[in-house]
Amino acid sequence: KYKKIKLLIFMFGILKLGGSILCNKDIPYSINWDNLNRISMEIKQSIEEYSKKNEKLDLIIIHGGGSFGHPVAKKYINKNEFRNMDIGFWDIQKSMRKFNNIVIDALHEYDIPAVSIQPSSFVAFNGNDIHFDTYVIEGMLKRGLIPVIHGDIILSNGGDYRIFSGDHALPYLSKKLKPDLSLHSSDVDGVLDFKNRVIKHITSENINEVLKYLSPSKKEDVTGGMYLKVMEAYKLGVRTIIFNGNKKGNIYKGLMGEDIGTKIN
Ligand code: IP8
Repeated sequence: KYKKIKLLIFMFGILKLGGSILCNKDIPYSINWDNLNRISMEIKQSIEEYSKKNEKLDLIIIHGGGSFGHPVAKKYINKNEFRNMDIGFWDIQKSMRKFNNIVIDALHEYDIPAVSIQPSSFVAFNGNDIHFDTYVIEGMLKRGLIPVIHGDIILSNGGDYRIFSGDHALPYLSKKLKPDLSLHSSDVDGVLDFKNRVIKHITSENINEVLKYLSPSKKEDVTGGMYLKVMEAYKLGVRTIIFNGNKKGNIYKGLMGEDIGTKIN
């Protein structure tokens, strides 16, 4: 007699929630509560949907600095250099700690087993290399926990400091942990062409043309924009979706691997 073996299929996703969709960017320390609650609900729905299909969603969530990290970091940056960092380091860390707490609390409201990962405590830049031990994060995933990592201030070699962006964390973790799906949600519909139409698919056929439309970020933020995102995602070869997380249903659809925004690879 044969025993029936139930095979559990795993889907491993890394989801970046841009600070812009969790906050009101113009007001320091402001949360967009409607979005935060809706996004938490959609994450929960997708976890349940996978489980109904007898699949398991392994998930890492990354969120950016939003109106917490960015305004505080700017106070300590002068001509691309950090100053007064005896105060600045803990001040920036503190702003992100507050933000991360709020995000995690919202996830807990939906019974999502979110756990906090604070990069300023253990991640560092060594030149352009990132020192980031993922042993515990991988162990958390195996135990069904959902690590929530955020943009932060971190040490850099030579006594220096640097901002560790969600846009550093996502490609780094994607490269190291090889997810099935890497999801970038922000407040734009995807990668846009010169007529502001969403480019549905970026492959080796159109990457060079696409990069021409995008110039490195002009935004006020202390970290990169769409150019960096597309470049990194393309180089990595991991299936990536860049989409608008402000639109109802999109976080759920993204996590389910549906066709939204711009697909890369
Ligand atoms: O918004 C920046 O993270 P990002 C984090 O993902 C800080 O670029 C501290 C400004």
